Amino acid sequence: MGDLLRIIGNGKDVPDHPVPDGLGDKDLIELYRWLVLLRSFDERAVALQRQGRIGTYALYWGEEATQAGSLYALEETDWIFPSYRQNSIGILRGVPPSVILAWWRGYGGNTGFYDTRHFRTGPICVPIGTHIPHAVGTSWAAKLRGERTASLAWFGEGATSEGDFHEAMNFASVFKTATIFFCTNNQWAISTPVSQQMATKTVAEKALAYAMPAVRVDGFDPLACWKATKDAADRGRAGGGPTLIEAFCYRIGAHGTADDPRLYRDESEAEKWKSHEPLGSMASFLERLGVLDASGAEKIRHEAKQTIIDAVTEMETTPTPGLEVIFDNVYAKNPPWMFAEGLEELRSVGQRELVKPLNAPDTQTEEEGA
Ligand SMILES: Cc1ncc(C[n+]2csc(CCOP(=O)(O)OP(=O)(O)O)c2C)c(N)n1
Repeated sequence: MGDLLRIIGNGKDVPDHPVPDGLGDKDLIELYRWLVLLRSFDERAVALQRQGRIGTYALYWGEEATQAGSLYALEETDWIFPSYRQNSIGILRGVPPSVILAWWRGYGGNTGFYDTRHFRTGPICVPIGTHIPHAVGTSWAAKLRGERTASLAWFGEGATSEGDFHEAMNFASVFKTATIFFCTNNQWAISTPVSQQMATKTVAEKALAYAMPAVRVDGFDPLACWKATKDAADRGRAGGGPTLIEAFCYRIGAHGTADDPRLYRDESEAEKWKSHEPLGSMASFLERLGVLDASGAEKIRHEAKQTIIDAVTEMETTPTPGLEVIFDNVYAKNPPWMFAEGLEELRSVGQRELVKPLNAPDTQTEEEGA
């Protein structure tokens, strides 16, 4: 990991570097709070899935620095595009955590999902890489309108094998858009290791083919992620074009709650990477700086936990939405005729059959189910 940009040391043989210009003590504490909020959400979501209270879940344990660090470097007017791995990033922009939990539960309440335009946060993207051209599109639109806004898309190293990635890189470099391609290289794409994903040694070197600057950072270091993103966003907004950031880390947890990594990798390897996780190292760093002590950190953790506990209550008391929710919010006005027809057909099937609450007793008889 020698060539990686890193700010935070380990308090022993790896030295700390100065806090980058632009970050004061208050920012450092706020960034820690963001990391803790993401972690609290993630841990609670896994527990909820295990209890059958949400359907499935893509965890990001250990990757919080790649999310909070880079987001903290952006302005509120910049667009962000998460994949399923950054599913809860919107909560750092004011999306209620209950809305994200409800999405994982299979419905978004009576108002549908969050307003992507209001939060400048794209929808959670499950198809690999399809949101990367969207980030280029919004930054290109901003450029055409003369707005100084950047767009950032997060994706994994597996996504760099997709056409969408290359098409987006090409458009961004040709049109010099303020796009930040933020690749979290966690070395695994479900069961495919990075060595089978690509013949290049790094993701960053792929930028060469697009005449685009690239930087490699320690993906466990929130301040390194912040610095790389801040430089990229500033340059992009000033007309300097896009940047590829490779945040090198390791997927410490499973790919998702339906995955068992013991089937395809040696879990002692994951165990070794655990000590790199960003919350512990950021808390120790802040303590070394004299910015936050143990009781201050504990207070932040307690508050974050409470926020998520409240969100779970809110999610579980959210009424089951009506069938219209499937069609609402797709068109601003004048939906096509087949929407009305589809809704009518759905109504004839019946809401009860279609939207069963999770954990509802299965009323189907054996004969009906066969
Ligand atoms: C277009 C498409 N192909 C395949 C899949 C199935 N799939 C889901 S996650 C995943 C691995 C992606 O790995 P990576 O891009 O490295 O991201 P990570 O999951 O590590 O964050 C695949 C192949 C998908 N969701 N979309």
